[in-house]
Amino acid sequence: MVLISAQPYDYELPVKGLGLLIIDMQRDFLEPGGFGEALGNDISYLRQIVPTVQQLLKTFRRLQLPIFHTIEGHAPDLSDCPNSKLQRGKGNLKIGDRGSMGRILVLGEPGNAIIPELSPIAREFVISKPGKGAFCRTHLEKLLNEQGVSHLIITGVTTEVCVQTTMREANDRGMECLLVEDATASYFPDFKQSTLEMIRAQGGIIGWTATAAEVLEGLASWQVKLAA
Ligand code: C5J
Repeated sequence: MVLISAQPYDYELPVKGLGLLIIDMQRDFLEPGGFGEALGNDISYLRQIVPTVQQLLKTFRRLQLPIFHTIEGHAPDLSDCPNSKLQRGKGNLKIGDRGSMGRILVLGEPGNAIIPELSPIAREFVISKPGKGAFCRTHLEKLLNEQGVSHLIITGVTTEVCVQTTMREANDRGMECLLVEDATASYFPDFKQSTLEMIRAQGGIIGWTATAAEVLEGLASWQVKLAA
């Protein structure tokens, strides 16, 4: 048995069925001129996790494990954007408006892309989603089942919005989820901290949390064990 040292207790790595989920590491949330900044947020908190997510991505690529990237975005005619979402927020730019990186939160626009440091490569899955949760109106569940994924290592932004919503949705679908503490970020550090606590409260009611170093250490032992 290979374990990741985690909270609220160790996370058992499966022999098969492990995948990496990277949520919404998009220019729209991390770069100036995007949706996040238009809402008045300080984007610097989000940039801090980029090297850590890169390290995990590199390791999952080396181990040839399935990798799933999500993108929050809408069709150019905004037909998949509920009016409630369109009207919400009192930012200087709304969804669909033209900003310095193209139209805000619209699929295919430069600002909607995943940041270059984490660009998906061939054989990685990219799921675009109109909502905060990655299971809402997407084929993610089918994809995970087809790939035989039962255990998800989760990273990305923002912790209390798209990350937490997705982790709850995955948990309800029977996935064993671990959120990487230093590979997720919020515009509000207190919200991030509270989310981590909520997830692992009550004996891991939504799942586990661990640092990237703990995850990488677990994966190194896992690789040795599989090779033996
Ligand atoms: C938000 C997200 N915060 N990816 N999206 O609107 O968390």
